[in-house]
Amino acid sequence: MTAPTTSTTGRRADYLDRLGASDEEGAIAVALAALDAGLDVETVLLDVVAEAQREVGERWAAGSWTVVQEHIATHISERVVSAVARHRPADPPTGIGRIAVACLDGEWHALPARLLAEVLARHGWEVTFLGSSVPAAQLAVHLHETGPDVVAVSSSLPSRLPAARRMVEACRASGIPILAGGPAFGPQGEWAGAVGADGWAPDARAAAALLENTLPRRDDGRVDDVSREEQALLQTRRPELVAGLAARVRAGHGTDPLADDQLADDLGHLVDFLAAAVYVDDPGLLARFLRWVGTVAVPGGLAREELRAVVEDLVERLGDSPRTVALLRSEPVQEACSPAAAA
Ligand code: B12
Repeated sequence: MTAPTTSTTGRRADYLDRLGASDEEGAIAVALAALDAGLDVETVLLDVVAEAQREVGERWAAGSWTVVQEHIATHISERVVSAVARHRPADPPTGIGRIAVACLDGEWHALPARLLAEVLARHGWEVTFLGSSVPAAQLAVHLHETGPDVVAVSSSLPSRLPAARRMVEACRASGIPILAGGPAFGPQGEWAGAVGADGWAPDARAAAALLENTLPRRDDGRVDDVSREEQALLQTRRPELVAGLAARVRAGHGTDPLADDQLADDLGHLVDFLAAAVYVDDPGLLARFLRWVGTVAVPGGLAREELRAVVEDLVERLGDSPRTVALLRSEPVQEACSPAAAA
């Protein structure tokens, strides 16, 4: 039985208060009280914990919470997921199938995958949770040894999409279908198809529903040789591009080591997102990232007013990569650099 939304909203507010107060016991108490009041595990995990985590992200991006507050909150949420699982263990698997849940290589957002794993276990799946940042080669070994029926890959960052392709290839070699999910694959899952995943679902509930039927085999994605080559070139040139862009963007601004580190970090992400956009040949991917940069309030980070100069500089430096240059010059990317661009 699921309690009315108002009560879920109230519990989420209480839960966020406990996260904000670094109160692990209090957060666990809110979650367990919700279960005892009749909310099911899925509702507590997805409508309280996951939604609260999204709000944590908003507060970090708006500068109202520090990265340390975010880390504490996330650690507490991980403990809450364990406490909920202990308080209401899943029934034994029903025989529907075995699924491996893994994050893409380089992807440290493990909590979304963990939530998915807990929800699928409650839908009768026998779940193996492989955790964050799983290299494709290691996944291939695991698949060879254990042969699950499905692999679920999770990623929050579109910049990890080239790693998704390697994961898809590892699964293809074992003949195991791959289900993709998490914000990395685009708001409507458009980049899941581009890298050749067999299915995509927007959230854990939808994933459980989709997996009740066999995943239809998709085609092999649309990444061609040009995309592959230009993406690889960008990754090779990443250090040189970041250094060159940083020198130009902040020329004459004096030196502040913390701001310099943050700028280099942001420029590195920008090159990674550009490479991913080239990989799936979609300027919208880079445009979304640029609009997001313009809204994040991290001290010393790349500012919205600096985006156009950075993009123009990249056009100059990357003249030997025609697809990359066309993408940088595209309307969505140019628009996203405008001072008025909204996230
Ligand atoms: C906690 C957190 C971290 C932690 C993660 C620790 C952990 N153990 O998970 C740490 C500190 C490592 C981290 C690091 C970073 N983070 Co972070 N992080 C978050 C935060 C606040 C919460 C993540 C979370 O738990 N979300 C809740 C889950 C449940 O939501 P969800 O992803 O939508 O998951 C659901 C569905 O997507 C789906 N799903 C998920 N996986 C799968 C898989 C399959 C197969 C299916 C079908 C479905 C599915 O089911 C889930 C449940 O319904 C988010 C904010 C946010 N909006 O999520 C930022 C966020 C994702 N992070 C962000 C950023 C920028 C970063 C960093 C780049 C910061 C930096 N400068 O270093 C790094 C990147 C690290 C890396 N390489 O991975 C940005 C990404 C923005 C963007 N442009 O893409 C976000 C959105 C914050 C923000 N508001 O801007 N982060």
